[in-house]
Amino acid sequence: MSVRYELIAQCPETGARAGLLHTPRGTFKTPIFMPVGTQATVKTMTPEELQDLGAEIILSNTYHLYMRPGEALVKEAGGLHRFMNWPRGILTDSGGFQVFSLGPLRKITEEGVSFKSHIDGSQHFFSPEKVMQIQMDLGADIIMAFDECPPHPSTWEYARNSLDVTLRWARRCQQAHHREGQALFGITQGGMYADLRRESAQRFVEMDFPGYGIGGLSVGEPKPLMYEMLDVTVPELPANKPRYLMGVGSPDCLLEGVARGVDMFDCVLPTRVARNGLAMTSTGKVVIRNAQYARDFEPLDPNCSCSTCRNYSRAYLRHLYKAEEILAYRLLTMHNLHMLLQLMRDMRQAIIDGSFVAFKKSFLARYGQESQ
Ligand code: PRF
Ligand code: ZN
Repeated sequence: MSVRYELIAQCPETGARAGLLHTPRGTFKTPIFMPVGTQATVKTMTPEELQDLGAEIILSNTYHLYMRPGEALVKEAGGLHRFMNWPRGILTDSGGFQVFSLGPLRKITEEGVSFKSHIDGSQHFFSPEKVMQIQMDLGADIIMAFDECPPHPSTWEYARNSLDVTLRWARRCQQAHHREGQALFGITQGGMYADLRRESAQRFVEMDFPGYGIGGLSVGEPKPLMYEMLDVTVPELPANKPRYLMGVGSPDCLLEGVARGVDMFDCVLPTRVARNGLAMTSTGKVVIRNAQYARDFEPLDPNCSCSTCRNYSRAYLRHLYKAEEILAYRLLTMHNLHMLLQLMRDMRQAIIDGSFVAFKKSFLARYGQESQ
């Protein structure tokens, strides 16, 4: 087995668990947050800086790398790790979600999905087999099966058909996948329907993947509905395999996801909002361009130990941001990533110490509940 999950500690009151994910590239502590490096770069950060932040595994995208520079070039470079000089873990998403996000530019059939490039409008086709070939060439440590993520809202019938197609595609992915040391995760779907969520999870478990993605959530539904879907999905998944909630990463969702037994997360949120001048701090969001920070010479987050908070003031960050200086995006990205990575480490420690529930409560009280 290329990936092995080891349970270290469990919260007696919630589903939260601390574990280790053993891979040929090293052992990652779970629960874990994976920064997103869509184009083989976590925007504005060097891989060295990411390592200093304590990132252990990052996510990259099949769709984008296939389009540019092409998986053949990445393979020629010696694979994604060598190409981008990132020695730790990489997970690639299958492209399913990215292609479906193209909307009218794509067409779904049993065979796969045809779509138009967002770059030059050229015509392309992704099948489960094609997506496996691309991900094998990219050479990530964990790759994802090709799935269909139903839009929200979808009818029960649509979600039902989508679930069936996703299962048949997952089987084809398993048959096409052959790369030593690379783990293929399945992705459960089922829309916002509890019965379909359960069935999808059960049928994926029968196929015995080394880990399970939970897809189709955080697609515009209210958060309580997402938590309900997690509540019915996670109990179906085996305790000895990692569970990965795809595309979710706001602090409150990380806490609620971990409380429900999720081990892995990824999200563009910390890096994307940083470039819009938004910092996620222990007391909530800080919009750095606001006039109230013009003469605020305190750190962004006095409770944060990142290099941005140790070395620069809010006033300076605001100035950089208003002047559209690249350093603003870098410093805010560094802080936001540190904040989420530290939150994961703190949650893990709290689970081990038996204080997860108290930790969650006090974090949310300070951070404030976010709206959708
Ligand atoms: N499927 C895949 N990638 C994803 C999702 C999904 O459903 C989501 C949904 N939040 C994010 N990324 N393959
Ligand atoms: Zn900081």
